[in-house]
Amino acid sequence: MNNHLGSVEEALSELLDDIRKSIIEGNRDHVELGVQRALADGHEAREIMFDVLVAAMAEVGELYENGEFYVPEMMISARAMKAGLEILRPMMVESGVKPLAHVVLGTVEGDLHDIGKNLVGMMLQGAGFEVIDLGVDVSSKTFIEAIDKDVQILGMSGLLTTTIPIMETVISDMSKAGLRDKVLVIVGGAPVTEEFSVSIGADGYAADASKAVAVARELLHLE
Ligand code: B1M
Repeated sequence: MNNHLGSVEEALSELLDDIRKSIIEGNRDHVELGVQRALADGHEAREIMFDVLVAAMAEVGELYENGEFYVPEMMISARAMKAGLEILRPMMVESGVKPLAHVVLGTVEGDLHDIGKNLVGMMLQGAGFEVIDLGVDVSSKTFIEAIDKDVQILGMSGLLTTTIPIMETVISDMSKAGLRDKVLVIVGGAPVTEEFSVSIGADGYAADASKAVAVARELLHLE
């Protein structure tokens, strides 16, 4: 597939590498079984999460950016990763592993498109962020109400040229609520551009789900 995979394979046990491959191949059942076997084998949830699930999704992101994967493959991999994540999540919470940051995410009011937003959410989760997904058709009020003391990023997705101006309303309402300098704003969606994001005062723009992870990490100085 691509040449750096060889070194990753060497670094992981056969069992963990099977999970990694199953994520890339989008084989959800194998991921579930693999994670359960790895836990039974004594691997820690944190190790499986970061060394395997997150690393595999980073590879998926690279494959997408290199044009080797398209949106459907990325979604299938993301779903497979999510199956593993759901098994590990309670153990991660129990063992006190802190997420990188809390992200409130939603598609703006009037817009029912959610495929891209879901993909962004899955990639952020895969990268270790806690995602509070508000769904679609999210009003400014709902976005604002979802911001609690732990939230560091608000992500808005928009697919309709008629509704993306609402992103500016949300940012303005955040300022009125005294939240703007506490929470970073990332926007995206097919009609959203870098220029648009700057014009509405967002902190970051990402053209696709894997860039959304990179932008979130960059804004939080995690790179
Ligand atoms: Co709609 N639709 N649709 N649609 N739809 C578009 C967007 C459209 C471009 C089609 C067209 O006319 N060519 C057009 C919008 C035109 C415009 O505004 N300029 C359109 C229209 C007009 C409509 C309706 C108004 C049609 C009607 O009823 N007359 C209606 C609106 C309903 C509403 O929302 N109120 C409508 C309805 C629908 C369906 C329900 C049938 C379905 C949505 C199903 C669903 O989402 N559950 C649908 C679909 C599937 C599309 C197209 C075909 C595909 C969208 C998609 O999922 N792309 C779309 C045409 C197109 O885009 N070529 C179209 C795949 C997805 C992975 O990409 O969402 O761009 P995308 O997300 C990317 C990036 O943009 C980015 O990362 C993602 C992954 O790489 N990204 C972010 C997204 N959000 C991000 C957030 C970030 C960062 C990055 O940070 C927070």
